Amino acid sequence: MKALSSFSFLRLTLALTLSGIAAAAQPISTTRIIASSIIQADQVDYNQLDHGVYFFGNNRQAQKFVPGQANVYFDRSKKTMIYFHGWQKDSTRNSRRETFDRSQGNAPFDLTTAWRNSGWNVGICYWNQFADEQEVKDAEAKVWSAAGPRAMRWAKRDGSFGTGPNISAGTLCANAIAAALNNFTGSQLRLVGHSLGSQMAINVAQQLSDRVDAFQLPIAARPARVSLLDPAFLRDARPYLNNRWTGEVARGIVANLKANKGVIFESFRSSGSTSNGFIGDANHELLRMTAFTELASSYYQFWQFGEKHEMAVWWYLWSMAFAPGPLINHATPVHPASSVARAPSAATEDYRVRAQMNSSLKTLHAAGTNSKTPQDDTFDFFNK
Ligand SMILES: [Ca+2]
Repeated sequence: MKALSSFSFLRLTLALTLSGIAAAAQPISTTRIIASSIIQADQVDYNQLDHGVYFFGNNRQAQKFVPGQANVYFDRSKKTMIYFHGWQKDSTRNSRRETFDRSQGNAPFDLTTAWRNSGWNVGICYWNQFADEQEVKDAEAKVWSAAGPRAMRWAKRDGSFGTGPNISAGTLCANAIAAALNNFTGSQLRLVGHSLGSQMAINVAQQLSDRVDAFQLPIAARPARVSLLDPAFLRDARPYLNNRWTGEVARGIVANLKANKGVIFESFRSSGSTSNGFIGDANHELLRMTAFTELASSYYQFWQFGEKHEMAVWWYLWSMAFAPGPLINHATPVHPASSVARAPSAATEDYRVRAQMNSSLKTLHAAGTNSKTPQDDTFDFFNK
């Protein structure tokens, strides 16, 4: 990892100082954590319902966005990335939810350091207590509808469930993000979804775009780019979607936003074409509509589905720290000036990703597959 520049260090120091001031200024409640405090994002009272957008500093430090209140980690004039986690089975009773910190996991550090150093706000829209279901399909339903098999019940740490609002998780996140982007002037809003969270990203993208069209949000709040990380879709018709499949509904949204609103879609598949551990709809049709990259990880065994499924997240977020990977070994040499001479990654320019989205080719991880860092990765072209 690169050493922090002195500027970054100053900023980090400032953020820590500000957070110390804010923490000191907030009375500590013994019954629940005050929403606008700066906290460790996974240190909340899991017997209370907590959802919405948290903006992050380093190492899990985050502040929930509350309309009308300043947020130390959100500047409305900066590029903004919002991440959507997936299925969260059993996380609540273990007092856990996902953050950007992988210091004890697959990557050696906070994955969004490079993003913040490059001028991004980074946030997570949490829907973890809704997503904590024993069956994936029950969490999937909540992405789209409050009228699914479990309605909008939410998990408590004690193992019971609370009765939720009559609003889907997708709309709850769209509402929370819209509140933050009320006066947004940043040059990009990017939505990033993992697994079932890819469905969240697609649903929220449509809702935010509609609100821009209705003049409820500034034009900058239309998602410019949507990143789908090992996206998961289940099979079968869903009564809460007029008997359509979730993957079918997602394709309709992607087609519309691509064709009519200029939204860029990229996808990264890391768990393999045949070993998708969900009772899944592989949804190749959707992947072909995007700038589609297949990631490989020879340090995992073929049966390590969970690890491979997570890989797309840390690989993509980490890739912001490096120049985009070159395309090599192609039968027809790609001219370096070509818009597709570089593989998609978090750091790859929009125009290149758009060109790949609109091409008939996908990129396949070629070299560097035996090390976790994206820094040594190269890619090759194949037909989508
Ligand atoms: Ca590598």
